[in-house]
Amino acid sequence: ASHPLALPVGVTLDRYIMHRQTAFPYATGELSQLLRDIALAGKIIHREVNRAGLIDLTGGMGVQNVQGESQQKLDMIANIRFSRALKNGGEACAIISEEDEDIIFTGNNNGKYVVAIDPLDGSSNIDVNVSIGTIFSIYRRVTAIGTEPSLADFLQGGRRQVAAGYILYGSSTIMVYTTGHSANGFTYDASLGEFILSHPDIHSPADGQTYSCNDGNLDSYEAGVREYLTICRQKEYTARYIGSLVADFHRNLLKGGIYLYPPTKKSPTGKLRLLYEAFPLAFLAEKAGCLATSGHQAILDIKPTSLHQRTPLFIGAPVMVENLMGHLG
Ligand code: AHM
Ligand code: MG
Repeated sequence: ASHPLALPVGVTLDRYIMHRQTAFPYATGELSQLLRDIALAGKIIHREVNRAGLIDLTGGMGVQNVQGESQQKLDMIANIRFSRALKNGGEACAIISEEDEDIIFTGNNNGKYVVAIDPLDGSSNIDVNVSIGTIFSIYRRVTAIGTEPSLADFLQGGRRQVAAGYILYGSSTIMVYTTGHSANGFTYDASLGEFILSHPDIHSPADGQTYSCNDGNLDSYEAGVREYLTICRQKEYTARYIGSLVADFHRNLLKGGIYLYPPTKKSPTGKLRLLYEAFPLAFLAEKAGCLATSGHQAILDIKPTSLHQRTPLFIGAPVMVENLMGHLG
């Protein structure tokens, strides 16, 4: 059924956010502003990503940007840009990032939200012109407004997220996010400088024929995972693995598929990070009709204990995830 709040494809993200804000009586202007700040950071990172190959060149030519960033790796640049956009925006009181060991205090103790980010995920793809992404997760703080935020604000659990999403820098740049109702995608039109609603109310296929994992790790996967992958081959499913979680997730979300990062010898508790990789994608996945599990429990039910904790991740079409789980001990 078409949603009473539905807006036609082609509206801008700003317009969409404004519309949602008036449609939901409890939606706060602050969250809207925070989402706009994230979209702005996404535009800035889009720009950096698209001139990535020139960064060393401009450095070599002695062209220094004001922040002296020309010698820095793109993921560090993205981290700086993102943190700065959130600090300047004023709605986030604290940030955690894959690139920083500890909580980053923005200085805005009156901000109502905290944000967990992976500013540029897919590190092995950054220097080689392959799709990469930004992942974000937003909580309303539990500490009192006006005080210093703390670890507790970030360890509330995945079901307490108020918004989550990603920005994929691929053949085009797209931002997909949810505020807990529907999942929507906005493709970036660089000539306008606007994200445009292109994928309204995403419903992922219940089943799929694509599986995504690092086949080189196969020998160290547990028996149940190997069994499931054998079945995928017997059924002549398609193997697709970019090695950028956002890109693999996005493809599977639209086309139907499963992404697997099981525990391995090298990463016995899984490789991916709970707070800024698994939680936000799991939150989005559930809104789009997908499932996300660690193999033992729903990702969103995992109790977080530390900022950079890792988890195994199996995420995608519900029929595929359930079939896989039938093989896990
Ligand atoms: P990163 O945070 O260092 O970029 O690692 C996360 C990435 C994911 O984007 C991707 O799905 C996975 O690591 C690929 O890992 P591997 O190269 O081990 O297959
Ligand atoms: Mg990462």
